[in-house]
Amino acid sequence: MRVVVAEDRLNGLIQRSSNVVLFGHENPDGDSIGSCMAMYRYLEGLGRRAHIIINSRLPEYFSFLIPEGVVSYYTEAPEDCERLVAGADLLVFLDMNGADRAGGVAKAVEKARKGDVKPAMVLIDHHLNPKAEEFDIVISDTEVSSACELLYQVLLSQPGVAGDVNKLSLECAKALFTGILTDTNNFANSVYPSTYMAVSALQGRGVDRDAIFNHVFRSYSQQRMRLMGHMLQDNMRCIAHGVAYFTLSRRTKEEFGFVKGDSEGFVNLPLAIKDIKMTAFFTEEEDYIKVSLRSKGDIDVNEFSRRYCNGGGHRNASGGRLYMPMEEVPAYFESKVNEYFAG
Ligand SMILES: [Mn+2]
Repeated sequence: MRVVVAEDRLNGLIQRSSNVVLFGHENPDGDSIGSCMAMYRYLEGLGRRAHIIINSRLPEYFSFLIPEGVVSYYTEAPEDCERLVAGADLLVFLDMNGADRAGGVAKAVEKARKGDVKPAMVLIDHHLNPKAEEFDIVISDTEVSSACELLYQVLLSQPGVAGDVNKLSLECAKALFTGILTDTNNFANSVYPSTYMAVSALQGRGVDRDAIFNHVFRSYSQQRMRLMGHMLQDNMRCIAHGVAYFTLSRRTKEEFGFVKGDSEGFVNLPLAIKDIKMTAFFTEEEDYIKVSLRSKGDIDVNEFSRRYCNGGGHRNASGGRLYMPMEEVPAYFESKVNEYFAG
């Protein structure tokens, strides 16, 4: 579904702005940083000053996209982030359906919106249920692979670009390509005809596909590979209804010298088994259990997450949070799976 409000005002807003802040979502991924960096590069080309705020640091293998000093992490420098928001006249939210998904900085956004000089709010996203009422401009489409694919279309429609991909800088094209590559898991899911059109044009622009693939999918540590082996061999449980799941405890994290990003993509692995149609990955964080859900075909893990895991997302990929000890997660999850597939 496509929801568009006042898209034609975007260029005017950008031209009039002097301090733009771009926001990526919590637990940032390749699409989140890709869309932020692509927008940053586009604005840079127009001579606009922009800054990116992301709640917490990304896995190290995305650093090839991010120059020094461009991204501020809220968990590391909350005051700096709040100052940036207070001084901004244009706030752009990418790859999330509402400002609250930006994490801790969302409070500062709310405050700025209640102040005398209200910054304009723009949403560019591909998740279900956009909170359109929060924004002055809404560009939301759920029938695209990624925020980066949508942003590619948006940028191409801007007056200075006018459909010519060569008007985008190579750095901008690389960032867009990265988000599409990662959100589709190397073109395994959520791929539309428009997705191939976009990556084809971006590769034609000069994006080195192999170099980005190597950065994103072939830069892992040895401990990640060993953790993957352990999770598949000793942890994965296959239960009724074609469901498989993993639980990653803090103890196992310590044992394998876990660093952020080490379990990226693990949730997809059981979907390679013929009869598995839905997977879940539970990670024990400081004060909650992080939930990742994936599915094949008609099984709606967005609905599952909204009902049982305090979250949401897309039909075949969603996330959420549970507030219970890890020991209770298997029984809780298995009973909810039974309930879900019974109804
Ligand atoms: Mn995305």
